[in-house]
Amino acid sequence: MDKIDLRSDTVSWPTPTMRRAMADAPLGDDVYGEDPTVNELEAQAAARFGKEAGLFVSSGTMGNLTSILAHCGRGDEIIVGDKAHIYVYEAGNPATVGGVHSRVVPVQPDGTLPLDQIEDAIRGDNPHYPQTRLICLENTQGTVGGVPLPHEYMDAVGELAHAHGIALHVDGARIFNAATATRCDVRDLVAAADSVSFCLSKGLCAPVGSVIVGTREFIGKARRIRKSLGGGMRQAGVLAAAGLIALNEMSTRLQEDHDNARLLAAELATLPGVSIDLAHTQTNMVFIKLTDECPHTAQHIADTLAAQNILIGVTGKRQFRAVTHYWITRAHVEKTIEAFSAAVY
Ligand code: TLP
Repeated sequence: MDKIDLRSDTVSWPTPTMRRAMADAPLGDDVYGEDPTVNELEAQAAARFGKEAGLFVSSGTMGNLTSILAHCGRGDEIIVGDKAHIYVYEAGNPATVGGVHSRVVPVQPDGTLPLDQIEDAIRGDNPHYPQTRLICLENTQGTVGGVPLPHEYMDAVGELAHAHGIALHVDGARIFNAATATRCDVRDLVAAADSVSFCLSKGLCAPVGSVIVGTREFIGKARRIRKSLGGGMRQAGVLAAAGLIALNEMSTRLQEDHDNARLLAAELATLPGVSIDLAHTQTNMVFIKLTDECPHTAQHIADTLAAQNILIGVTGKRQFRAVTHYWITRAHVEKTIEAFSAAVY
């Protein structure tokens, strides 16, 4: 990559190995179920997550929406975090596309939704109410710093959901970051989930795509919904070929990104005028706040860095998000620390 781009891990490019695999991928028409590379990706993803079947979709947003529509009908309700990507950043699609209502529970600084508040949010049998069908968790939880949720918590939410006859969906856009940070096999981490959507094109570097996994019956429904949303792709094996490398190779190297994020956070936290919650810097995201001591706005500092080919996400007047990924090396982090230190004064 030609810039030090810390705005997101979505900006990561495919690796040279991916580009070669994409060029050589065996192909077919995936709407006919005939693309061997897509079929391979879906089968390997299902096996890796300990679920019966998988479905390749175009994005994390489509993975979540397809899953929600497969679990819920019009007038049903999901329970979702007030800072969840599904609730904040997916254009209100459960409501606009599916007629599905969202009931929000506040996301805590550790990324969890309190169990008692989830339970209180589950509707009773009363014709005034929509019917609760699904609980959605996000792991890692992006908006509070990319915090990983441990499997004990995921299990507890799964148990609660199932005791009430409702399902658990996990927006696992960065589930491999969570698995790496909690030192838990991804299969165990999502054992309680009825469906998981995970992204191939964030820290795992594939250019496009996510996979949803669940039971064979759920994926059968999801396949029809994906088609209705216009997400049936044809020779999608060119993308799935990169996805297989993402799943098998890139998912095992994320500690390096976490170490780089940690270094960035620890060094920037020592600067006067900067405040970082190091306890919640556990994966590949660093949330940086400017205190009153800093005379500049976040935008001013971001512009100063951009002039040096360093891009960082401005998330408020006095705050930033920096995200590490495969294309951010330790030397890039050191250069960023140096440039940021000079820019805050
Ligand atoms: N997140 C993007 C932005 O949309 C905010 C980012 O830069 O972090 N779930 C989670 C937890 C996500 O963070 C994202 C993307 C998605 C779903 C959606 O994935 P895409 O962009 O593939 O639709």
